[in-house]
Amino acid sequence: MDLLSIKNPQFLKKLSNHELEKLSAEIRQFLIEKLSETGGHIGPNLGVVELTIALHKVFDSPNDKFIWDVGHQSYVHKILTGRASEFDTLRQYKGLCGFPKRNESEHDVWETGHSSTSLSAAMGMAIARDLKKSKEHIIPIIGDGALTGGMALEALNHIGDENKDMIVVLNDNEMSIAPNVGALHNVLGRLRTAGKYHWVKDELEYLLKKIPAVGGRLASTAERVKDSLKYMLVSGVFFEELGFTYLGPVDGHSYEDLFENLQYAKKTKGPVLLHVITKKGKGYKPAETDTIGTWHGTGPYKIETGDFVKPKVVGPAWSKLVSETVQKLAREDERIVAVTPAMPVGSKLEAFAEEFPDRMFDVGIAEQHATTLAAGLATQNMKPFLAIYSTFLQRAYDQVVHDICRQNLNVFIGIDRAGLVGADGETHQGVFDIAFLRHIPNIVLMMAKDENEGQHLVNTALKYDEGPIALRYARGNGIGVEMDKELKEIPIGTWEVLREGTDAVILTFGTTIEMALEAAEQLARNGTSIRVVNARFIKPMDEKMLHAIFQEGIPVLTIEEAILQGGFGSAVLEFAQENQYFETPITRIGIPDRFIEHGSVSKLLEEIGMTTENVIKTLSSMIPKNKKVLRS
Ligand SMILES: Cc1ncc(C[n+]2csc(CCOP(=O)(O)OP(=O)(O)O)c2C)c(N)n1
Repeated sequence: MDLLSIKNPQFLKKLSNHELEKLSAEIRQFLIEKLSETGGHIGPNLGVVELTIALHKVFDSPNDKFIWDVGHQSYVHKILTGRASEFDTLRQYKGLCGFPKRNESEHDVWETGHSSTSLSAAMGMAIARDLKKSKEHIIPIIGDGALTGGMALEALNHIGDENKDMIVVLNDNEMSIAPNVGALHNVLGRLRTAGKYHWVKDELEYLLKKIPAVGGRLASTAERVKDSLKYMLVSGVFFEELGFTYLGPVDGHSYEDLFENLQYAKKTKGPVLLHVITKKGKGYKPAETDTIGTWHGTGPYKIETGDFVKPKVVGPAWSKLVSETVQKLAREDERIVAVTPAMPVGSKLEAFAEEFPDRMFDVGIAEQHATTLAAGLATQNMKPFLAIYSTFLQRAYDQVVHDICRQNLNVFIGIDRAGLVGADGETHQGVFDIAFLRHIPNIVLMMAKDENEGQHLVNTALKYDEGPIALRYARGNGIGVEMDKELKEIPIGTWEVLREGTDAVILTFGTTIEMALEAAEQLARNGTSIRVVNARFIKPMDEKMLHAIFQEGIPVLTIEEAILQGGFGSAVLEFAQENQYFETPITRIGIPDRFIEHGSVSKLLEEIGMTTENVIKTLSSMIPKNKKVLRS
């Protein structure tokens, strides 16, 4: 059928299983083709084609509410709810979002991007439904990876106790981004291999009723026999004990199985956990045979070979550079250990894990636990490297404050994907970390101008033993500079003048240095002399240099690829105020007070006004008029 003609999921109601199978194949083909051009979360979506179709056939969205955990697997849902024609723009500027988006469709009732929120949101919706005395079904769909997140477990605890009607669909493909880990994963493994549960349960209940209820000691023995029988025979006891009716395991690619179980779940009172087994990447060989997570989310690829279309890069990937330098240092210092919350591949820690299997800890999607775990390690004189994406570190703010910084522990936090990340959009931009870390006592916060300085700052961090230290690094690659053979330590709190100048000074760090140098170069052609400073220590700042600049009295422009409120520029303003430097004009360029949607980083920077042209324009307006300045 023509997928572009789909307006809403109503058409599914009339289709036979045979027709649905044909539709599944067409959707898979569509996804494989479209995503080969745009990139996106191909593996997770190919895995949920039948599950999504079955959900839309059995339930009535948007009255019934689907809540997609993480939301990266919502593409099939987007197709069935009338958005197939927008897939050419997927994850591009002003195009279709890669996650559920409430302003895109009434069928997107909850926005996600970060994992493990679906059950809490669903519980809120279920409580509201009951207070309003309405009747809709609430159906969170959560992966086995997302289920390991603390929030999901907190919600399970609440849902089971409140006994609200809700159908939790557990999409178990044995994978998180990388292979899933943890004891819960092992529990699911045992359930996967067990028989269909609700039949077993019916049988068991029948048998248990036959055990005579007699008084005294005999009765308690009978109870114990009942309990142990239950534990032996009932595979879903873990969820049953939490207060859920466990259904499954269900073959998530069989319409017959899915319909039978979804219908059963629909009639069941109280919370249900429907355990659905799916295959990530199903229907596209390279993705289906992927065992490490390469096909979880990708850029464009060649359909026939599965080869990725590699963007042109010059320097090493930042994650790789940082993790490899940590690995090098770990050879000399056996106290160094690495911790990742479910991102061993993204954080490029596979080589570290291979060389030091006993010193690498993938804790699942558990940023809070990972952070306090690192703190615990540090109390025992270990040197933990906590690799965590800027956006996901938001989850662990209290653990950074309360456990790491307050106890002034030697944890090295690698803040990966700092700055704009592009296609993943609003939920993933790494723009808040400066604002939420800078005000915490004891922390040192750094960002390097290039990969060579990056390796030295990693070395600085792992040699530093006076408390927590964090290095921000961007998504993407270095700029291709020569690398020193020997690692150096860079004195804490020292900045570097990259270009001398007398008319104004730009204070900036990391990815925006290039823009500053380019602006200074262009202005120099017109006789304006701009100093550019590499403010590699965001905290503590180089106060000696700052005093010198403010005493000179030349205008100061700060540039940061981070939210302005509470950011680096704010720190410079605070410094000026505290030291009574009221004469110097200070202007800040950075991310404004709004969430930045998806799109290429260059397009987003342009939209925000973080361009060389705007830097030139801003400087022009700051420098006294008698200076000769190029106006763009
Ligand atoms: C809080 C948080 N940490 C990490 C991530 C990165 N991440 C995105 S998807 C994913 C794995 C999800 O696994 P699962 O729920 O099993 O879904 P699947 O992709 O296997 O369908 C991870 C770790 C995230 N989105 N949110």
